[in-house]
Amino acid sequence: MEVKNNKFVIIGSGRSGICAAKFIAKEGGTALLCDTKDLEQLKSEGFGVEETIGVDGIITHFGSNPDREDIKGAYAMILSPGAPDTIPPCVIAREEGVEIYSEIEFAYSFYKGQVVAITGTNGKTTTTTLVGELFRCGGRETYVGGNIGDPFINYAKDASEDAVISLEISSFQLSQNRKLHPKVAVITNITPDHLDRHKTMENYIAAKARVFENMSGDDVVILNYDDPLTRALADNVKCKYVYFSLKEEVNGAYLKDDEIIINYDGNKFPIIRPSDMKLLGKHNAANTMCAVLSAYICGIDVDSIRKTLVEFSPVEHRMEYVATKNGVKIHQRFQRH
Ligand code: UMA
Repeated sequence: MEVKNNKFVIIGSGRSGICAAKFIAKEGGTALLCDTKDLEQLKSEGFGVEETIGVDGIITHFGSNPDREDIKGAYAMILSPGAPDTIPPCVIAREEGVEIYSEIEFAYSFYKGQVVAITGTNGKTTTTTLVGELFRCGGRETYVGGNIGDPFINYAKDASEDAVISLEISSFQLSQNRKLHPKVAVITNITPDHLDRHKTMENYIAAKARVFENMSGDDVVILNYDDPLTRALADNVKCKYVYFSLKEEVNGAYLKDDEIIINYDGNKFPIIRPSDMKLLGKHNAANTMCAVLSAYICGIDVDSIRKTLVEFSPVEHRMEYVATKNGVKIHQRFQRH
């Protein structure tokens, strides 16, 4: 993707749109940053829209959708996850031959490292955070981002070839999937959610399954054996897949006699007792299995994994970066699990 001297239309001026616009301006392109909300409404969201005003390379268009003249001739359109691709600007973009990218796909076009992608209805945030800790403490250059609240574009270009990103990715973000190619993908579970946007459960499941559509060979998909909808996705996987289970002794990881057992590629060994961790509850044992498998598959040392698991604090006790106001970083307690 060539940013310098090219014009991008960004739909949505929330976290994704603002960060994409700043990146484009920094790289010498022009961002037309749009939102149907007006500036005052956007300011009250607290995502730092003020920092885009009057910046070289960023033109703002707030209070209405961009029209055909704004979109025509643009190099690409970047769609925020909250905006469906059926809205009028997207219809115009397709008519005018302007390619539509999600912020994730836009970011991925600059990224050279590995991706561990985490999706599913529940447990994404804890799993994504724990995956990040396991890699970081295991000595890898690590980034954590995506739906968790810190857009991928903030890290994509700086990361080296040795980097890994623990990327929480929602069904909205996956709807615009093109080239995203995770090394490991986790689907925690699938229960009805966001059906106002996806309309049917089939569409929602299909959006989730797009996380592995480009995976092949030795890439690994990690699926929830205990959830029939997720388990059944194995039929569509073109690379390796393993399961995690709280009930059955599956290939992958499982819980037996209060111990998490790794059972991968002919190696079977206990990794930790959930009662030795600060993460409590069966759902967190499941999240832990997903995270441990991701790290182990990518070669993180087992002793380092064990040490990190014992020290890891639950996500709800952590502070989350929200925005930068007047140069000061603002954090709040994590609300999501
Ligand atoms: N907008 C338009 N036109 C439209 C629709 C929306 O202009 O037709 C504008 C809205 O007025 C709004 C802006 O788009 O100002 C917001 O865009 P957005 O909803 O995509 O929000 P972002 O702040 O960019 O946050 C998004 C994710 N939001 C959603 O998916 C709804 C964030 O996930 C994510 O953290 C962030 O990108 C960084 O990747 C939030 C979320 O609730 C936490 N996700 C859902 C979930 O987890 O269940 C999917």
